[in-house]
Amino acid sequence: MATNRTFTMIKPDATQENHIGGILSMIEEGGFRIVSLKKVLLTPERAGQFYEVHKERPFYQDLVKYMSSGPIVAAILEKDNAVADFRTLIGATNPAQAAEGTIRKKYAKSIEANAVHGSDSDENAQIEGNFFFTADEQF
Ligand code: DGI
Repeated sequence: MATNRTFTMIKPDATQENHIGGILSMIEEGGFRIVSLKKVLLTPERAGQFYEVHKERPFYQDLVKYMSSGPIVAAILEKDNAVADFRTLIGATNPAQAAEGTIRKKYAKSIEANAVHGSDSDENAQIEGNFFFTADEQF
């Protein structure tokens, strides 16, 4: 049985353009309950730690710079089949390929400034949620 939680971030492009409310509305309308929520300015070091799994990829330095360029909103979300259903709701990494009705179709500007993050597995959802929230903030 899959865990019923996932982790998301609203990325700097979307927070700077005042899309926090719009994106949270799409998330709630998509059937997700917001378990944990905070707005944070990541240092490059913290952003680098978060994306450590991508450190061999050519876009890693740009990604770290971008993710620390402005505040993000971190959240833990709950729903049956949360990880897979949330990835469906956000759409493809590249907004040019994102389906109609997805968050990235509506709000993403580019493959990098793509509005939202969504965990890709139950295990990563737990690691990523714990990166931002203590146990007493997850309820
Ligand atoms: O899980 P996703 O966010 O959909 O995608 P991912 O885990 O493959 O990549 C993580 C993030 O890294 C993605 O949201 C944006 C960035 N990224 C991925 N592929 C590229 C990229 N950034 C650049 N500049 N170029 C890429 O090809």
